[in-house]
Amino acid sequence: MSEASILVERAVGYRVLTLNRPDRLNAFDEDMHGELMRAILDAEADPECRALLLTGAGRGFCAGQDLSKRMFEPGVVPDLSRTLDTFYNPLVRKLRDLAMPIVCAVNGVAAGAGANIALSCDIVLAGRSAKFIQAFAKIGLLPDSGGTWYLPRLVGPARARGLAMLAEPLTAEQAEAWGLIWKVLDDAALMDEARRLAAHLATQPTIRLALTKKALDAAETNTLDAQLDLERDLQAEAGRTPDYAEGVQAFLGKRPATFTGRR
Ligand code: LHQ
Repeated sequence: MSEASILVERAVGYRVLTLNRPDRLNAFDEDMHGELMRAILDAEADPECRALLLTGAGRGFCAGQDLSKRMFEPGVVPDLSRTLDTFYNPLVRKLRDLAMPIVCAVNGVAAGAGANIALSCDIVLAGRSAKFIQAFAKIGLLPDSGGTWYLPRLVGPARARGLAMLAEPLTAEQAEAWGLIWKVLDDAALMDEARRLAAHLATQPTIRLALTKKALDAAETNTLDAQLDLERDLQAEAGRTPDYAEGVQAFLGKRPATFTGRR
């Protein structure tokens, strides 16, 4: 039996999903896409799972599409829209819409769709040796998997154009300085910190975190007026959760809150 392309570890409150094709720098083939989506859906269906941690096995995080599976046959025009529609776009949408926080530990190079899948997560940590490369330009493509949406929003239009058009590697330190990611850490400290963060998030009011994701994404296109209305509606929802009552009672009782993440 061939080895799983996604390793799943069930920790207390969260799951670690590890991209596991290290000899290809964890590049995506169709099997890995299928396994990753199943692992996410499985985590979503588990009420005990309140956060995800995504990382890569070996020296890379993810080198994007597995190009060794992209052989060109004479006379056949490739249809990349099928690949995006079937695999990458559903994955990016799932990561953004998932009703729990996702920490990404970028343990090495993140190239092409691999970089943008990392950026689809909520809190992106990177080891000091990691690099982010919008490698698409080198093979005649434009950034996909949300790259053209994330880049200008995270680093501004000038840097987005440079990254997208030149495909130069961005170091983890530069990525942090530019606001592309949350934090850079020493390689040896990366996974401990990523686990600490995932474990912490798993104890937090999960519904409030999911609503925060929703509000921040909606803010990208909303007017202030529309966003104020949305905040009102989502806050009303958060206010109906037992975690809100618990948070207030814990504050008044000068004790730590115990959140369940339940409705
Ligand atoms: C790989 C790959 C890889 C296969 C390293 N595939 N083997 C969506 C729609 C549809 C189609 C097109 O794609 C997309 C989205 C995309 O993601 S497009 C962008 C695809 N990715 C790339 O263009 C990145 C290609 N890889 C690289 O540029 C380099 O490998 C990077 C800069 C990531 C790392 O460089 P190095 O650290 O020098 O490692 P390496 O190049 O020696 O790679 C190690 C091995 O991994 C090597 O195999 P080998 O058998 O020689 O040891 C590579 O062939 C393999 N590998 N990326 N994407």
